[in-house]
Amino acid sequence: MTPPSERSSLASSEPTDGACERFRADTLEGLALTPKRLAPKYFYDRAGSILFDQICELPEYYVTRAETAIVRARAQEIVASWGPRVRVVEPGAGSSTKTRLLLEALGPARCVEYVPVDISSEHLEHAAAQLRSEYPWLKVTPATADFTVDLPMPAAEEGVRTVIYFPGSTIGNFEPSDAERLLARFRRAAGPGGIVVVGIDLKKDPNVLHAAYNDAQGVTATFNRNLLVRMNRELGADFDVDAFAHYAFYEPVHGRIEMHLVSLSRQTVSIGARQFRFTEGESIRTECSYKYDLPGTERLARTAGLHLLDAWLDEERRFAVLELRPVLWPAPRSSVT
Ligand code: AVJ
Repeated sequence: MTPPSERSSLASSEPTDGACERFRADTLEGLALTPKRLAPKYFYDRAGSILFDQICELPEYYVTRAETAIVRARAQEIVASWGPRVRVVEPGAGSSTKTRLLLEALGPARCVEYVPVDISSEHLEHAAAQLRSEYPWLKVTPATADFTVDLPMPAAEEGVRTVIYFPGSTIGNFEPSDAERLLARFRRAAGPGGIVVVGIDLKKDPNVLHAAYNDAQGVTATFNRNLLVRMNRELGADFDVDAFAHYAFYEPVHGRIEMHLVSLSRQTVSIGARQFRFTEGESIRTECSYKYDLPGTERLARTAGLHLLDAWLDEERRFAVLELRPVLWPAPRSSVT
């Protein structure tokens, strides 16, 4: 069995026509802005997903290892308060190691349904088929949706608790105000008795953060530049990929990693009839990856109508798995069956 992919929750497979048109429209819009920017969800074409899997294996990129270690060590504890009948909903096609660990911890007795949600139905069906074959007891009900816009969730059956699981620090890719809206959407989708479980990367020594996005092998640089390769292939752009430098740094005022592609010369790039001029040194911002401290996660949760019930951290306090519940349902841990 091949190891499960650690692809991002925003991953997409080869685009359908609609997805391609969205990519084109977003790209043309983002490159017309000053400063220029692109959305990080577009990193994850086939090549980008493979590169991201490689990033997860890099010695400098602690994020995935730290989160997986937490879930591996604490899975029983994490699911202990979820009750006797649980529906697990995962925005992003999921099927990661972490998801498997939680589904196994729940087991056939408690896990009544797993609902992966993704914008790409092809990617979803693949993930669903894989899980069904590994866990024949598991009822897998994929749902196609862009969870950044809408997360339609049929009300759970009587006595079944909905747990929205959002691992991978994908939440870090959202501006804090968008992250708040996203968490509020998760709260509504989970319902008043529901639970939201989020994996979030923590603030730490900026040199550690810097290294994680500037690996010695240059895989992150290739991942970043692959966005140019993708625009050339899918949009007919004529980017000279080598004329852009990968540049990533931690910006401590906003508490975020910024990734850029910086033009190494004055140049003009065409996408169809549109032309985009770059001065020497001009950048395209391709990603923000926000880092939080625990009080910050608590504030974020509160503004979304959730409260922090529990947080599991790795030994080095690099990463946190948070259990959030609606504020209108402040059941103390001890009273939960
Ligand atoms: C998938 C958003 C969690 O921000 O660390 C890894 C993506 N970008 N290296 C992150 C990423 C560059 C990753 N997330």
